[in-house]
Amino acid sequence: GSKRLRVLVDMDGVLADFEGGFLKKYRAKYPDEPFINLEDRRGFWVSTQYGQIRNDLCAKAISIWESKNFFIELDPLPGGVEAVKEMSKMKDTDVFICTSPIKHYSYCPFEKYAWVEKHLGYEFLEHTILTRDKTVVSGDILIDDKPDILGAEPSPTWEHVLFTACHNKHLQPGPAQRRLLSWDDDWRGLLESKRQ
Ligand code: BVP
Repeated sequence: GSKRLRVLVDMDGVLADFEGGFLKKYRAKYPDEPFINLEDRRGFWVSTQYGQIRNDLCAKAISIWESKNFFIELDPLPGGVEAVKEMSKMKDTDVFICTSPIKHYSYCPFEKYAWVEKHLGYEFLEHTILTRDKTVVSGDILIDDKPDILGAEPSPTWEHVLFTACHNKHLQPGPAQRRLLSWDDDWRGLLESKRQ
């Protein structure tokens, strides 16, 4: 097929290593506190699982991503930046980064733009969407590691393709839910399937 395609790509857990960056900085700041290995992560919300170990660990976890330089210093996940660059050069393909900033806005929104500029280039800022509600953004595909993406629009235009992450790999996908296991998986085939 040759239909023009709009692809929305999430940032944390898909392009940027939020979980790895969190664990590294949490352990450095709280060396004597318990932590959760990435293999033992369950559920999207890191803060919720830490709060289940001990109540006060929820706030300690939150203090990590509310700190200056947390988001800008996140490492890229393997193959993500390369895939987005390749995708955006494909014929009839518009690629947007679609990411939800935290509500503690002192650093996160700034650093998300800075991360995009650093890893994808200044031009990509034209293709960067910061929103707390992805359901009101239109597109053909949304590649995102969050299992439940809800908001004001009950019928979003995009198909949510679940990107595998430490916290969602044990989940059984919904009836028709497709997954992308990593950026080594067949994302080109996924895009092609939406052009038909
Ligand atoms: O900005 C990220 C981190 C934050 O939520 C946003 C998720 O954005 P998307 O990946 O959906 O675009 N975040 C916040 C918390 C706890 C807050 Br209290 C968390 O546990 N995990 C998490 O990713």
